[in-house]
Amino acid sequence: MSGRSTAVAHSNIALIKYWGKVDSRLAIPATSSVSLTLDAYRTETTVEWGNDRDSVVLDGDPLSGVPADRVSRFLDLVRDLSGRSEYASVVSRNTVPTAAGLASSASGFAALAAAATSAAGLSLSPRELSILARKGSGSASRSIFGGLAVWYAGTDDASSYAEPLHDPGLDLAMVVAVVNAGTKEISSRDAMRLTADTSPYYDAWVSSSRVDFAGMLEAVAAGDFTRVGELAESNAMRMHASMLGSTPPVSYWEPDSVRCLRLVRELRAAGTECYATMDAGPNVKVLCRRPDVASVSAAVGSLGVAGVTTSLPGPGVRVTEAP
Ligand code: 2P0
Repeated sequence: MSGRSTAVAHSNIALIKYWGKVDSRLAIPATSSVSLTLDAYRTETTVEWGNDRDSVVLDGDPLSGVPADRVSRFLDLVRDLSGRSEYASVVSRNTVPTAAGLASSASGFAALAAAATSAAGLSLSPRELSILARKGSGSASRSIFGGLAVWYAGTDDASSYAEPLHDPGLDLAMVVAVVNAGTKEISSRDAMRLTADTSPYYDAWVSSSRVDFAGMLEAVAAGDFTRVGELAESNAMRMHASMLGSTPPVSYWEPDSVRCLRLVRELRAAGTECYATMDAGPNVKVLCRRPDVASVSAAVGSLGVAGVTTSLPGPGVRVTEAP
């Protein structure tokens, strides 16, 4: 029985990071996280069941090896849920530079979860979809939802899911300094495992991030942009500090990353409130208020980095073509 669906999902950038799992198989994270889904970066994925094998084409190129296996293992979950046994063809297009710390796996597995289940005739609730997407890539659990999202770490499969976080009018925007859109040297999955296994700062990261998470929920509820920004920046720096303590050390930073971080401090000192965050890559994302996007973007552009993208909050996942 064939079935074909297309879904679109947007990437998200964590304001309180996810870095480390307590259960790798189920992707149960050590800590809860908070993110902002962006309109600028999206993945569109079409899944069609009834193939003679699982096949994956990303941006026109057939995938093989580990990335293709990862998609196949994810499709196994959908086969289990739907009772189907046939294989699927997956065709995906990214406007996210893949694997450059711009959260392509988040939008990718969120779109795949929605398209594959829809094409299989399943009708999952947003929470069920978040739980499924999580098992493809942790951060994908948050890309099911638009705007601000919170991913509760939970303790088992059913309790580890994301949901929307009410935005009381923070008027958020993000300027992304693309320092290097190339593929990273170590995947976030491997890097977070290395950090958890070898960094003496990992336990401190987990305990401090839990405090940051609680503070972020309060700051968002209070509509306190300053507190949201301060917490986001310090949480990101602490995550990177925990990576630096790994053996061997993990650092995604490049010289232009440091120049961007310095610029953000200078902009703040000059009266433009903005805050920096960084993920598993050298790119710097600058959180600001919507009216400041143009001036922050111009300032970042003046550094001569590889690219500058501005983004407003984006929507949650949606199915655009169903059987
Ligand atoms: C985050 N990152 O919260 C953190 C901050 C990167 C740095 O989630 O192993 O690709 O597939 O669950 O989701 C990237 O990790 O890792 C990530 P897996 P994922 O956005």
